[in-house]
Amino acid sequence: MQIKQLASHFQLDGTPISWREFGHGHINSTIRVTTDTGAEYILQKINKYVFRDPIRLMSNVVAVTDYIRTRVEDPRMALHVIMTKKGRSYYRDSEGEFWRVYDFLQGFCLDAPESDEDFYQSGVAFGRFQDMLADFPAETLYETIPEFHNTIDRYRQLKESVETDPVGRLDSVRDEVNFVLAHEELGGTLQKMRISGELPLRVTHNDTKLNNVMLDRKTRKATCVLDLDTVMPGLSAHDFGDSIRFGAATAAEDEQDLSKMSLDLHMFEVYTKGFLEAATALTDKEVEMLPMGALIMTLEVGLRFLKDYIDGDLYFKTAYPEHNLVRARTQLKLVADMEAKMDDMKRIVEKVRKSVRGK
Ligand code: GN1
Ligand code: MG
Repeated sequence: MQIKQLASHFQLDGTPISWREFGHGHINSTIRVTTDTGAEYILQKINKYVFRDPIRLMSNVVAVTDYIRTRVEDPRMALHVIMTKKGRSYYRDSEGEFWRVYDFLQGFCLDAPESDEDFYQSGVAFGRFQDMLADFPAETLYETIPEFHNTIDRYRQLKESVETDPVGRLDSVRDEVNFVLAHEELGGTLQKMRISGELPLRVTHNDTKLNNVMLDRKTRKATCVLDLDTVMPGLSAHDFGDSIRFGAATAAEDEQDLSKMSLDLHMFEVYTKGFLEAATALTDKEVEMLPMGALIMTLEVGLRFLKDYIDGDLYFKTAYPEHNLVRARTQLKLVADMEAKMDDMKRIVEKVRKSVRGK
């Protein structure tokens, strides 16, 4: 599909003169487009394998971004969906693919924090995101991926793949599968607390990787969070946990040398501080469960990489044949380290809670 032709369906300022691939997302294809007036946009193809109903997904994104926009002074603090000339939030091409356009926000994203302050800023950004949506009517949001962070259901799905072993990879991943299965009870902890009502449902982002936070070029402060495809009702511990999994790890998500992967407790504390300062509405129980959120999100993402490897790499974009397996191993190594450091995480959360909330 021609970029120029695609872009012509949207209400852009000018005509595209250049474009290139952008970012490191594992799901959607993202292109940065510049027009002859100097305007810049993000054009994205929505992954239909992952998101089964792009139209309802886009209505979520529009509802949430419109809502946030009325609550911030600086327009850069909310993503802005560019409508098509027909007034829709998406364009469906002749092959049935769905495209959308955002204003390109000036700023940058990081794949790893370059300083404590960078990571602190991402904690503030995701804490603030949750805080801003505290009164948003959660029940109006469509579940873009049903049971997304239902870890109990993730185990069911993994067992299905193990059972069918569709591409014959199971023999090479027995140790990893056993490790994950040995943590099944633990993995269901938060989901059970959600069902019992011990933990409240909130509007959460659900994909809180550091590279989904936009930082201002001059001040390096967080402006807004990106990638709103999975904004749904969820648990605060999951949002906190996914940030820790990605940003407080000592190695990249796909580092091949497992000895490099561990949890950095100092970075854990840095993020906790930013998150708790901004997410003011969390209950004491939610705060208490944040370390468990870190462990369970890491376990869950490790499980998902492992399942996708067993399935033959259907879900996540991969750069080489073993990529998902490498990712799974790295995550499981981090889970083991988090287990060993669970008491330290709890102590830090309690310390930060006291200093932020004064009691
Ligand atoms: C995917 O799209 P991206 O790269 O921000 C995935 C997350 C995983 C993450 C692992 C919709 O996020 O759930 O945690 O990869 N998003 C979806 O890096 O499945
Ligand atoms: Mg992303």
